[in-house]
Amino acid sequence: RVIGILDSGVGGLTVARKVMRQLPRETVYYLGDTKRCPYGPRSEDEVRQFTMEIIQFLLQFPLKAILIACNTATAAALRMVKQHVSLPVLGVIEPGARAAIKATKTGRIGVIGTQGTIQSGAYEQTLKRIHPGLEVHSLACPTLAPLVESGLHQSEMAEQIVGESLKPLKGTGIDTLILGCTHYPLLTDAIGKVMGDQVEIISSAEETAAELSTILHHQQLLSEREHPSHRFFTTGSPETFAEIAAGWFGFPVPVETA
Ligand code: DGN
Repeated sequence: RVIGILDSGVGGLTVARKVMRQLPRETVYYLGDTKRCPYGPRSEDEVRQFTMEIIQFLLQFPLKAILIACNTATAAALRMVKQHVSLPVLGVIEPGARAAIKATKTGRIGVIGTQGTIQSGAYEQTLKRIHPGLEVHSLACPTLAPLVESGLHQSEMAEQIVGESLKPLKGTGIDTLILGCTHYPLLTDAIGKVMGDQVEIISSAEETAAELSTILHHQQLLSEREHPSHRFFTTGSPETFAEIAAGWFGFPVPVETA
């Protein structure tokens, strides 16, 4: 059986990569809804509907777990998906929040994400539920996911746009910054340069993969396969998707149209 991973586009590949590293015997089937990306500016209802549609697509395969590798979809739809699907379902917000709490020394945490994620308040609520004394600075960065989706994340323009977007976080005194959108790890270099060495950058990918590993272990669902054959689907252009995926993984992957 396979692990189904979904995102609005290529962003969830940042999580898929960690899953493939931490669980090298597991088979991953990934769907990026590139055609309808970005999810960030959409209403919660629409994001829920899209998420359910993608999950229906993935459910044609023999799944053992579902990973919603999109913060916007996690914020809008995780609870609903858990009610509808009788498989382990994981999102990326809780693991990201936990990783940030482990990392912070001053208790001042920044969160960047899409409009949908930031407006939902999901990070702030999760962080404060775990640790009520935290100071949280949240910022929506609506231009960043589309920048990655268009394959321009390594361009000079990217650094400029990141610099502009993150300005409001300067002077807040945060020592930890959560990349609350799975597209943003592709911009880590630019974000690191803009924020400086004093700010630790947290992506939820590592922690989410670790949580998945624990769940599979507890439920005795771990695979023994030697050479899993992953599949990647997109609702958009397979060429652009394949190019970004190859750059991120360091090896080419075949991409199919969903
Ligand atoms: N990668 C998605 C997230 O983590 O929120 C959203 C990207 C988008 O749709 N704008």
